[in-house]
Amino acid sequence: MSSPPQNSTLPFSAKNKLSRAIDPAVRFKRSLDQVAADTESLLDRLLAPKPVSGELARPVRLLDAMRYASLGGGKRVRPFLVVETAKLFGVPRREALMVAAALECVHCYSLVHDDLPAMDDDALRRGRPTVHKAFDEATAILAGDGLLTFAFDILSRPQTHAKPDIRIQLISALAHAAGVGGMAGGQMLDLAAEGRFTNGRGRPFDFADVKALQSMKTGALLKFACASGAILGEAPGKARAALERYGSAVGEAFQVADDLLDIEGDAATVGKATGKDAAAHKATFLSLLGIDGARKRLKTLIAEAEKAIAPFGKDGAILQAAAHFIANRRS
Ligand code: GRG
Repeated sequence: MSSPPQNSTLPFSAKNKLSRAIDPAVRFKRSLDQVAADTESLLDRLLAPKPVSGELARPVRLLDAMRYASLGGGKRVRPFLVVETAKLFGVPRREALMVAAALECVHCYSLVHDDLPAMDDDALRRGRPTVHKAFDEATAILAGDGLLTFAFDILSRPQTHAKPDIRIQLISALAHAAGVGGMAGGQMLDLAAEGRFTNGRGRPFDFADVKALQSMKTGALLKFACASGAILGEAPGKARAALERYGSAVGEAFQVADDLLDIEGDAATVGKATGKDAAAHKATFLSLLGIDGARKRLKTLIAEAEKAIAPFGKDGAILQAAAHFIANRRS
């Protein structure tokens, strides 16, 4: 287990001065690639055909669909945030990667279910056919269910953290981020704003409505990613609050960038259909702020993220670079 430094308001990790001298943007890219590779191989191992103790069997078609949904694609931004925030407190990488894998399972489940005909009805995800196209709808629903529950299996394992109370904190925080008061709730508000349940008449929405909806739908998982590093590292409340402020700013920036990609990106680069938000009369930042307003908002959010991470000094530089990447991403 990590041993956070004593007598400091915001703990820091002891880092190699040489590695810190490298441009944070370069370090960010290297770390993102390494975390992506590590998350991939961990998920590959966790989703092996052999059942674990307590399971009766792992049906091949379901496991194949869960693997298709979670392996071989994705930027792995959320795992990166888990690993890099955990690093601030000297958390062993193998523990952070368990949380990263669990979070990625929840994220991948949400994409599978979001793509279903009853939701966004998409045929393309990560540049490949969506799960219900590659398999079938029933299998896609079950693959989502399997991934969501698997996330909590992973968090409950002693390899995630030796202390049961830390594991419970992680389970509770992820459940809150993913459930009725988080991502699933945000998705429901999104569908309602489209007018799905009111004969196509969407309720007028303002900036506060969109901010609340998006902070649940997209922001909650990204905020959890940042908070989880502090939970694993048993960080002081002030440090966790700073990371949550960073996570909220980055979460909103992620969504504003997504809105911009939906109108400015092309499907081949983004890896999914674009131009869908306006067609579905979605409650987006872009529909309220316009393109220039959205770009201005991104600058404000990057500044908020940088301010939140500033107390971590040079140790936080890679997370500052991540905020820029997330705001300016092209896929
Ligand atoms: C179905 C409960 C339920 C929730 C769905 C995630 C979500 C909620 C909807 C997806 C719609 C969407 C495109 C939201 C924008 C933010 C987002 C989650 C984008 C995809 O995340 P990336 O870019 O994807 O991190 P990769 O493929 O890189 O992992």
